[in-house]
Amino acid sequence: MNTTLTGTVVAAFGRHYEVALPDAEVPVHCVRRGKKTDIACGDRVEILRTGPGQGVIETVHERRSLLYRADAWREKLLAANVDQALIVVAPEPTYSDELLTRCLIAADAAGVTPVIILNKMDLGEAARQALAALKYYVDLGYPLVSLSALQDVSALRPLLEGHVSILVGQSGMGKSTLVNALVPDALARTNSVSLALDSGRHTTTAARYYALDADSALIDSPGLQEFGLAHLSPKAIEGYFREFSDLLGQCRFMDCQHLNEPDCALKKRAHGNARRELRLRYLTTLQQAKRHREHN
Ligand SMILES: Nc1nc2c(ncn2[C@@H]2O[C@H](COP(=O)(O)OP(=O)(O)OP(=O)(O)O)[C@@H](O)[C@H]2O)c(=O)[nH]1
Ligand SMILES: [Mg+2]
Ligand SMILES: [Zn+2]
Repeated sequence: MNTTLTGTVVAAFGRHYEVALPDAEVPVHCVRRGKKTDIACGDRVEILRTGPGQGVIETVHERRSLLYRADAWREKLLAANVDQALIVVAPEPTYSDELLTRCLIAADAAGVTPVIILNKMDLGEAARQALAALKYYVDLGYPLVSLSALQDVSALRPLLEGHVSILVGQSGMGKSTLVNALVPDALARTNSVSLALDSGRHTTTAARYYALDADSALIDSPGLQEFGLAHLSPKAIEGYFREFSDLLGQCRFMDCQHLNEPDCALKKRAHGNARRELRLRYLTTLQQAKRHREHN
């Protein structure tokens, strides 16, 4: 009689998965039974071994959280069971403030604690300017850690303890460099298991889970252009803009789009404050995109 084994999905490539089992050195290469592609990095699964180093995923455990990534066509699963999102930005290449906003919303909406990481603090004046610009988010209550992955990552270590954290953000911000600094054998682990799947470039192509200790783990993820927010309604989106969230329902019109309507509570609050006006533009852009989708 075959009994299933419980493991953690450490990488997902299409319908192929690597599953780490307790007490096993190397992950097991698995496929999903049937045609489903409903599994994400970080999922807890039951597998049956089918041969040396091989197995089949039979069932997926219930998730504590689920994050999506989006490309031009559709949303895909990014990671499951994380409780902290480390959103990495850097002065060079210039980070997108709008994408940062979307990452913060995606985390808040998924019940995942967002933390902003400003990396590449070794870059002088540009880094100081980025830090000053990010103060807006600190004032909204988002935690911020600034550091240089090339110099000293010790500020991050206490934050990782007891959490499953995921590094997210644009390409080139330094997510993988942070992983390599924080996980001693990360490079070795990545190379040993995904050499055949690696295109040889530096850029990360799939999320990967690194266990740090019994109750902490760190997930590296590919650079994002978009964060999956398709599951949120336009009204729900409003609730995640912390500087406007208390104004829900206070515009003159119930269906106010906060664009040109008279007596718009959000426009009134943003008026004369460049950063708030910018954030309101992100909000209305997101809502318009959602309405457009709902009508098509
Ligand atoms: N100056 C400086 N450069 C850094 C720092 N951290 C990373 N870099 C550089 O930034 C570049 C991109 O780093 P990666 O770690 O590959 O970036 P990533 O976020 O993983 O990118 P993707 O995998 O494409 O999403 C590399 O050339 C790193 O050496 C830092 O703290 N300071
Ligand atoms: Mg990377
Ligand atoms: Zn309004």
